[in-house]
Amino acid sequence: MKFAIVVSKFNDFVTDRLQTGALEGLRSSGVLSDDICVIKVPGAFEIPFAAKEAAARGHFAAVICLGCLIRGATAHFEYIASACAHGITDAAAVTGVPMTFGVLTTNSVEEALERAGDGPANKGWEAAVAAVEMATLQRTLRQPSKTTGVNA
Ligand code: INI
Repeated sequence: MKFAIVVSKFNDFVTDRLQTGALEGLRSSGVLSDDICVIKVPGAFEIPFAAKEAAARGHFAAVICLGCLIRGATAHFEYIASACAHGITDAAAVTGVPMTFGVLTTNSVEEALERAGDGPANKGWEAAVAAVEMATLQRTLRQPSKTTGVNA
């Protein structure tokens, strides 16, 4: 299975760390580097467009979305966060390709960095592992013999 990671460059001192976490999460799940495509976009607002375009190509089992919004004095944060979350949800629904949400929405730089540290607590790692799980789930559900029982 191949995976796309869409990463926003805005606040790249955080999103670079999310990307590292996502790559480690994918590798820990057995995904090879050759099966990972990293796609950079300017900001979180642009993530849904790139995620949808990548998914529409039909090559990827799932798309991992990474970004970082840090709350400021204006409502800009709320608009971008809402557009990003809804846009990713729509993109997954329209394309039928699972997408996971590793977009931080925090009150401070400190909070953002706490969620972008080393290991499984990194939200990029979490989004990557969730993407593998959802891609596997989709593949299982598409097998006619797997429509009963518990998938666990
Ligand atoms: N984009 C982010 O990813 N994080 C932010 O915190 C942010 N703030 O604060 O403005 C941000 N803005 C840029 C936005 O995502 C778009 O790239 C820009 O509006 C161009 O469409």
